[in-house]
Amino acid sequence: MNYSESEPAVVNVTTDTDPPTALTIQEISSTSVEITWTAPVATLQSYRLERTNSSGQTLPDVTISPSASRYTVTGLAPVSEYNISLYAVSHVGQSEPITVTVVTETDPPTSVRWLTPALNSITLTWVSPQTEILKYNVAYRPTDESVFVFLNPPPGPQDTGCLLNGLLTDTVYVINISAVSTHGESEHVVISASTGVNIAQGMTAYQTSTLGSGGAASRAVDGNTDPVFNAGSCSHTQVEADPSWWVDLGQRHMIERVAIFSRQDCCSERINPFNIHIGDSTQVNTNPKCGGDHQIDDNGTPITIPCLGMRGRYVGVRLPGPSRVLTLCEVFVFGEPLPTTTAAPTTPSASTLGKYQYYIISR
Ligand SMILES: [Ca+2]
Repeated sequence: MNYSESEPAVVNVTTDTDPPTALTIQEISSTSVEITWTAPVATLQSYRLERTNSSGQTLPDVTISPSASRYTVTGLAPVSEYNISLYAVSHVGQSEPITVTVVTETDPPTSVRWLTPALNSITLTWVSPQTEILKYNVAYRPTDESVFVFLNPPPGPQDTGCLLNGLLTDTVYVINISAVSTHGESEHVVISASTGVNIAQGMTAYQTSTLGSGGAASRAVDGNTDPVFNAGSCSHTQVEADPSWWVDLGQRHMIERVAIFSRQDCCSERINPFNIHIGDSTQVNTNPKCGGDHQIDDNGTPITIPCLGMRGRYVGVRLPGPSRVLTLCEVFVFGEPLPTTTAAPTTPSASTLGKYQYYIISR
């Protein structure tokens, strides 16, 4: 017998796209979740991401690049549960999803502001979070101290502001505010505010050069401490040797202290080291130095430098050395005007002659 093989019966099979694996939550905030994952074996065209809340409402799909392995899922509501599903998409079609469930955090208060300063207190206002909260935690410290004091009793759910009382005068404070709900504490909002009178604010300021695209010297005395350069409130010189900035206080002052708010969106190290010069010459670097070389920590906290007893009309900041760039987001100066009269040069000590007496003498 002759045996012969038939034609083969052929079935075309295409395997499905395999899903991504190891979907992991890296960080959760009140409105976003950062996820990472491991790519499937299949050659992908993209990923597709689904966000569904606990009531079954689905937000619009997100398409993610096939080369990504990390993504920040945004547009979420605070203290809400979401299923986040990731699909791999190849030319064959999409994979089964891999899904994680997350609960977003309590949202912090927003638009935290401080009102016109008083001698020994700071008034804050804010806009309430979306989450129903139990209370706010408000903690504060002078920039040159390390221990925070908590406001007690804390502001309650109906409050949209608070008063910090019994503070040191002419002092910059770091203030930390968070909202607390049954789900937990929100991220912290950190602002700086001062008591007393910042005598540099609104005065005429100068610098040795100005960046072509903006960065006027006056931005460092506009009263706005915003540390993000593009917010338009930081000065900026060109790259040069020994760049300097100075403010004209209008008359001689006895200076108590100077607070520097540096840039934080990038390049915060550029200001270190810096010198402060105080005196009556517009040639800043010929005026006496307040202290030596100063450094600002890279943690966004302004630095306060005591200059007690130094006198002058001009307060300057100078960066010693070649190829430096000077950016100042705000400079606060605290001090007392000195009598303009040249007669009877008797000089009471700062401890016995207060701010108001000086004002009376200078009239
Ligand atoms: Ca400013």
